[in-house]
Amino acid sequence: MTASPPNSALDYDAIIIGAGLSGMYQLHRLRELGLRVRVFEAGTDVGGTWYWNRYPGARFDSESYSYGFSFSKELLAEWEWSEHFAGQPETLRYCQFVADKLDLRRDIQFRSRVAAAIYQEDTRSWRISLEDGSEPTCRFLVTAIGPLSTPTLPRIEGRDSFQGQAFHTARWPKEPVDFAGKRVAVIGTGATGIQTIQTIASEVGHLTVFQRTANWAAPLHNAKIDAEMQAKIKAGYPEIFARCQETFACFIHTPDPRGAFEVSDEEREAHYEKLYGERGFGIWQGNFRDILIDRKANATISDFIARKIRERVRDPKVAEKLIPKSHGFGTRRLPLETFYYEAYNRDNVELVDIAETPIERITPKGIKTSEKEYEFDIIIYATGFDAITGSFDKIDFRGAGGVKLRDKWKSGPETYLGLMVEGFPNMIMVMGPHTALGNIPRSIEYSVDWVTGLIRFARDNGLTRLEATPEGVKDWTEHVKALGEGLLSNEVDSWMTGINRNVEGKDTRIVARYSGSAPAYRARCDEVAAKGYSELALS
Ligand code: NA7
Repeated sequence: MTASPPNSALDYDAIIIGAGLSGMYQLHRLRELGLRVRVFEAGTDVGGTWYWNRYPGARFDSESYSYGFSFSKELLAEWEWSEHFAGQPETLRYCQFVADKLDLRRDIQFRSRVAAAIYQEDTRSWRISLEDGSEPTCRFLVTAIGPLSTPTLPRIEGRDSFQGQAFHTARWPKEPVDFAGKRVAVIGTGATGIQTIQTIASEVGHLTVFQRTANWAAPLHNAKIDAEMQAKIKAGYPEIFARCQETFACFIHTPDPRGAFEVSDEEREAHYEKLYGERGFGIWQGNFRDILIDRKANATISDFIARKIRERVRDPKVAEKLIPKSHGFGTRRLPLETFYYEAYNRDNVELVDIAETPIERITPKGIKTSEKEYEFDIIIYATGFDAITGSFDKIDFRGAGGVKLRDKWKSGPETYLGLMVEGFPNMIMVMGPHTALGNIPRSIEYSVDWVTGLIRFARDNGLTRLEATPEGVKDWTEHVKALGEGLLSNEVDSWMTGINRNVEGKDTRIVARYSGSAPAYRARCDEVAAKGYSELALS
């Protein structure tokens, strides 16, 4: 057996990378075990996604009360969400509230970006390299770096030559941006672009939207939460969270057990109309069971939404451009909107279809398409993220024998339960590839508790080396791939299938996302824990 030092010879028992919701909760749980824990965070405060994404209109698509942490009765009792779908400033305040209540900041080092993490076999430990040159060590390394946290800019010639202001939505400045009277461009019409466009349309002088692929979107139906509703929510938390535990992706919406063709045409239409009028993801997560697997069933809801777009957008030519032709409804992550389509009825908003007239270059004054040059004061890049594996690629992770994670995952991630990687002992991922995501705090709570259980087990049994086995990784990776078969979403280019043409080498679809049900995921992980983690190589 390799000699290994007691934990006290290392700087920390555990290091966590990232102080978003995952890192915050993981810190809390590991501290409860009495461990010496340090979190390294690139930003200047907690919040992760909600710290960085300060763009106008950023808000939840999950119901606020289904999103907050559920583990503490005190947090639930003391916090009040003001809207059914809270905006980013409120959610960031919530993260800060949690950090204050749990006194988290004393163990978080901000302004500390991790550049590398190297496994040391002789001491069974990890050495972290921070950008300031320091190199703390630990026994266990928990990555809490988020599935959508590495923003990407388009690879368009001349991008740096633009002389106005330019922002990526996920690197939005803390100071307010003044849009009054400005000529503004938005590139990108995903969930982020849609929230941005509908929010700034009435503030800017003129808005030009550059759309490459139209996306399906459905109404959010946000509203303030009044006192009566607040009381109802607080009294109903046990039921709300119990429901989230039962559903496919931890949202509060339960799928309809019926198939789209098991009802009459009139009933189907009435069902869609009802869902279109309701709050949140119901039309996506609570729709007929076959709309995301059966092309004909999917066509019925796609046709319904297309009709809604035609009704809402005055100019029929613009409406046609806004109706997706390349994929069916819900086969990409569904953006939820608030008068997004009506924004195109405004005189100061113009839609440019760059599939028809591609962007040729960014110029000092604006954007030049194959048709003409547009002049702008501000360009907003709502161009998304190097999703799921992108944040792992950015850190130089090296496991046993100096193997680089980047090389190991060159053809797509290979994991054990989405939590561990063979050859990377004592490294555990929260919300990494191949794990259940969905309504993410629900998944975070489960994974963090699982990780905490594993580390407790190691501590109680004097184990200093925990590693996924090749068989464990092969079985889980094949399982995750098999789960994706037959899903219409896996036949479509999106961040969910690993496509990002702004990043070298990310132009082939991969299976980076677990697409089974959250209850099945938890059952499998529970089973592993109940068997004393015997599927891992432990010593
Ligand atoms: P998305 O959903 O990945 O959307 C990015 C958008 O940017 C999408 O419309 C892209 O068009 C567009 N894009 C990306 N690169 C380019 C270039 N080079 N030229 C033109 N247009 C481009 O990211 P979001 O931030 O909106 O949302 C990510 C997730 O965050 C969301 O799903 C929620 O879970 C929260 P494309 O479709 O690729 O043609």
